[in-house]
Amino acid sequence: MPDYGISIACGNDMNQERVFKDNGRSDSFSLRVSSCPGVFVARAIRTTTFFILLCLPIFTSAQSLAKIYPDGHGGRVTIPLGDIAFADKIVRYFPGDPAPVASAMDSSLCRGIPDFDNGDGGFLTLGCGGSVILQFTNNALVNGPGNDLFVFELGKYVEKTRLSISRDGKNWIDVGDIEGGNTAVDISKAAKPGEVFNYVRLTDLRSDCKGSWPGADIDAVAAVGSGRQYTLNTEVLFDPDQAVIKSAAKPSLDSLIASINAMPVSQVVISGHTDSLGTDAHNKDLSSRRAKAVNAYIKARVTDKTVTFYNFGYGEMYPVAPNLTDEGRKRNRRVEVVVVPG
Ligand SMILES: [Ca+2]
Ligand SMILES: [Ca+2]
Repeated sequence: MPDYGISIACGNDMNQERVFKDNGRSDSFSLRVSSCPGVFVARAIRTTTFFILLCLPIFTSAQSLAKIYPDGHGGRVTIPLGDIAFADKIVRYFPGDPAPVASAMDSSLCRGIPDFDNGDGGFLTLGCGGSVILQFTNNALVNGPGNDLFVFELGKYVEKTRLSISRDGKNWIDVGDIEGGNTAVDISKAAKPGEVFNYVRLTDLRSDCKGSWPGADIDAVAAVGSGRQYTLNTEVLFDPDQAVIKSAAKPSLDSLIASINAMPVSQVVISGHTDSLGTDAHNKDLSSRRAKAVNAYIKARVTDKTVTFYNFGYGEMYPVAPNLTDEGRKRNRRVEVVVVPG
């Protein structure tokens, strides 16, 4: 049974209070239907084929979304984006061998905010050599000052666990290990400027395979270096095969710009994506021109001229849905905007 108590034997910094730079601000604006915490759903825009709910933010204080969470070892950690920064979805769980007891094999227990303190025993145990892949959907991992990934790992010891990150959930970059009293990693050596990642993989490195809970016991995973991710469908923004922003798209973009202007922001990363129809070269060019158009529109209207803008055209490289159906292709034709607090 993992030891859930506060322990001075977990590592030399175990009793120190670990608080990350509290420079976080975020808004609650979202173009996604699924997640609009703390907002009013203001209106719906009808497109030719589907609805997008546009959620307008309540602008409160800069720290309105930054929160302090217990780290599972008696310390605390501040996450600038608050609840949004935590992993949203479990992609796959590979239990190790030996596997943990059945009650610790529910992979959904490491999604969302840390909830061990609720007393529900809500954590996932990897098992010896096991792994789990988590996805960020309403935020994206970026390189920020200091550590960028924080694993809320329970138990007396932090079993050695390898952290890897990915843009697409297929191609992985190892960014470091957590073990002993260290539960955070810095992705600065792996991340190029403006690069965003949507997946994290944790792999147990077999440092402790004994007992009923072999391997790391994971309550939650947070992107401390994190930006809020907004996904705009290109049918709202552009006519087919065009890269000129339609006038009908401007209210949506203007609301996003108002959100950016209401908080301190360090980076805005704009990524264009297409479906798989047409040639790779055409798709890369189209997505690049569309990202540039959105970049130009937003940048001209953001009042803080110190914000760093990045724009990328990825063509069909990073689908979020199968390209076999109209609905899947529609989801893939998109522009993603990641707004990083600063
Ligand atoms: Ca999230
Ligand atoms: Ca960093």
